[in-house]
Amino acid sequence: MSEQDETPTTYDVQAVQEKWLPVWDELEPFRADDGSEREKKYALTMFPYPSGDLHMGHAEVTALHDVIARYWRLRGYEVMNPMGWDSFGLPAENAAIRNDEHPATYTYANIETQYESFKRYAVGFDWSRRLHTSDPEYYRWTQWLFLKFRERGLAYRKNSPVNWCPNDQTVLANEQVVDGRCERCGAEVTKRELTQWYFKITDYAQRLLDDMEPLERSWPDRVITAQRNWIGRSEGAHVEFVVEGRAEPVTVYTTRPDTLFGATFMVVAADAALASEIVADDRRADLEAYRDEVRKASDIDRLATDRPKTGVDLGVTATNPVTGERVPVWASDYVLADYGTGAIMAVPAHDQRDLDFARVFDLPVRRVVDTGEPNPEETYEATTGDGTYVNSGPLDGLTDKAAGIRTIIQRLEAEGTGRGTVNFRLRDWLLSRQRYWGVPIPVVHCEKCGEVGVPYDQLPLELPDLRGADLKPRGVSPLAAATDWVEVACPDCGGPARRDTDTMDTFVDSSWYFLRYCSPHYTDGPFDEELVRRWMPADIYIGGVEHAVLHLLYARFFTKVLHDMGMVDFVEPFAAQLNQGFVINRGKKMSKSLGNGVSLGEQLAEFGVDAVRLTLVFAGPPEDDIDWSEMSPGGSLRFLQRAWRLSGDVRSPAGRPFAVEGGDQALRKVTARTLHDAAELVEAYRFNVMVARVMELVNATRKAIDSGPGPDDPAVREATEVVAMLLSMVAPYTAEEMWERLGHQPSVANAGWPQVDPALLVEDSVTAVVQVQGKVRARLEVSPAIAEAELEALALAHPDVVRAVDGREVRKVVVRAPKLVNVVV
Ligand code: ANZ
Ligand code: ZN
Repeated sequence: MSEQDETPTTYDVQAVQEKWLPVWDELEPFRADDGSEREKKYALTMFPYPSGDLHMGHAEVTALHDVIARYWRLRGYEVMNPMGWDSFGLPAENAAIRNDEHPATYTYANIETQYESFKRYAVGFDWSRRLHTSDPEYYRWTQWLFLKFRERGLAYRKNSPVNWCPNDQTVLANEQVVDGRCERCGAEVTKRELTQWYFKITDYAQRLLDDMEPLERSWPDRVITAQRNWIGRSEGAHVEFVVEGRAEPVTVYTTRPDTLFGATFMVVAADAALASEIVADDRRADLEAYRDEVRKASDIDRLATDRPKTGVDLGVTATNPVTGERVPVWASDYVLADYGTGAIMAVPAHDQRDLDFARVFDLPVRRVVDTGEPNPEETYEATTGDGTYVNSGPLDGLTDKAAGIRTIIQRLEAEGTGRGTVNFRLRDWLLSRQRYWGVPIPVVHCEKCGEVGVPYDQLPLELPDLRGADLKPRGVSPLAAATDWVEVACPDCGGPARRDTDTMDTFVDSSWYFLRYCSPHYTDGPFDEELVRRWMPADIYIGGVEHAVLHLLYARFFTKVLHDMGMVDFVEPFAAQLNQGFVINRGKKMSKSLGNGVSLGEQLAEFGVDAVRLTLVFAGPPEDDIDWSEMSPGGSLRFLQRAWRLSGDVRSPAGRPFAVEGGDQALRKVTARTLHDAAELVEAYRFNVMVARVMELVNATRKAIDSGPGPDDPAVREATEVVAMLLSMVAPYTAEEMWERLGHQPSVANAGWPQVDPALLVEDSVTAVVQVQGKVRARLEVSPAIAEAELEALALAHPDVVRAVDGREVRKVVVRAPKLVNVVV
């Protein structure tokens, strides 16, 4: 025997990593079999942007995700666990401009780096399904979907004021504006009047709400709530006011039609076309000046209640349809152009913003609901609660708000001046971007034919290379400069036409990638419908809560449209969801300016992959933030070494894994209980507790070797095999090495999950003594883990105890589970 063949006694982390990587590459244990007879599980985790190498956040989410994916595999499911890259988009483009290279060069270099890192990090991905959204073979189908949506009237162009980032020089979706600032660069967002492409997601607003009901148990509450709020359904009425000098009445949206008798003026959004349509000639200049001011403010500012109200009297009146009263019409920025109808009836007594406005411009206030609070006409405190209707004609004396709303709506509908309606806060999804690194919009603009879709057989419409061109944002897409590319013959009439030069928002790319994974190389459509039926919906989707609104809403919308197209047979793409917390350092988010960033690469070099993964999984519940400064990857490594040492100490011969007869019963019981609980813990996402239980099993096994039945006992082998199997979900290198040292073939990922012998789960019982007035009256055989309430109930029901109490009132029961119950009468 050569020296090398001797069992090593120290655990060389880096050597073990080097050893197993090529073996796994060869074995591909995570390749999902489309034709397998087994029940499927689809484990999905949000795919990354290729900006730089992987960081601690990636390490955390994939470590958590891998526990579930590997668990399912061990439990005998056919698991699909794919990974790819969301590789178009602004971050890559901006970085490329900064570094003066082509976005493609930057993007694909980073993808390769991240790919290597993911592999070294030993996440159980099926790499045969790898995809990049910036590959023509992928975005061909993004374009195909766009054209299909357009055919269904779900992709259209319109001119409207849009969010504009002056720094990135591009439009932004509402979702990308956070507190009035660009989500990407933080610049203050302004408004611009532009013709842009939209997806008609508003057609699906109600279904996006309704279909969430079954998800309420399996999605995090905060995500459900965020989706609901974003969709923002409200019930109310459209009420028509006849405005002088305009044939068509002006419709307002209100959630309180029952307060119509208190509508003392009307306000239209200053930036809506309606304002300039109805303004009196002598007020037009004022309105124009005011609008210039308004354009600079964000929606958030505009809706803020604590902001001084501003506005312009439009010099016309409108007629209140129920009172016949003529009320003044104003324009103001606190009414938004793109919400409701862009015009409101102001009820200052019962809406604080209207009241503030009335106070500034000295407009009348009329209370129509008496809530018992001081009169808002005097206090300038709007009352919004329920009460008795006053000054409201037929409603007077009524106290039921729902009835009040119903009565007014009925009257409006009878008189043809309004109707009950549902309103959504959700806007259509603005998808065009004036940037280079994205999917070209497959539309041609022809002088004669107008908008013409690029024929399907000409897809993909490839992004022109533009190598060496200046990609700096300047308000028009850099594609506009590629004359050769832009100027084309119209596909319909052959006449001169120009390509659309905008590219798509990257959220379009990520709205269907999870479907593409099911058949990533399919060439007859975006996906093979049969394989999508096999794998979808995803059984778990793990990712950051920052995507609670944008990405999830869009992916759900795409799925519903595909359902309507008959391409998928489900309406929700993600059956369950888990959001991980952030990895922070010293109490703060990691950032360059704070200098508290932690390099994943350095941690891996120092402690190895397994110790870092174990630390992240063991840190706490997955949803909680992890403060790396409070973690001990060194401690994790020491634990892994302890576990690894067990595998070298086992002395009983290797047989079939987990096939143990006899042996030390005490240790076998601990092993069985650990196995049993581990399954429940993983399924409840309590991975950290699962790890704690493995640690206990390692300790118990060590004790059995050193001071118990000894290393020859088969129970020691069984326990160590179970440790290796359970550890494979968290620390795959250590587990694989242990598995081999235990005499088994790689990979431990295929070890399977042993059946637990129920006899081993029966716990030893203990004797509980029941005393009444200090005298022992009964003894009970109970589980050592019995709950106090259960023990108390058992004790009080015992016939000897009932006899001793003898109908007297029980004053106090002291329970010391599992050993003692003391009854005081
Ligand atoms: C009269 C009224 C009386 C209102 C009252 C409220 C209380 P939600 O629930 O968010 O849908 N509103 C309508 N369109 C608006 C717009 N474009 N910009 C700003 N505010 C607008 O809110 C609907 C209420 O917000 C509507 O009901 C309207 O004011 C206002 F005691 O009408 B209400
Ligand atoms: Zn044409």
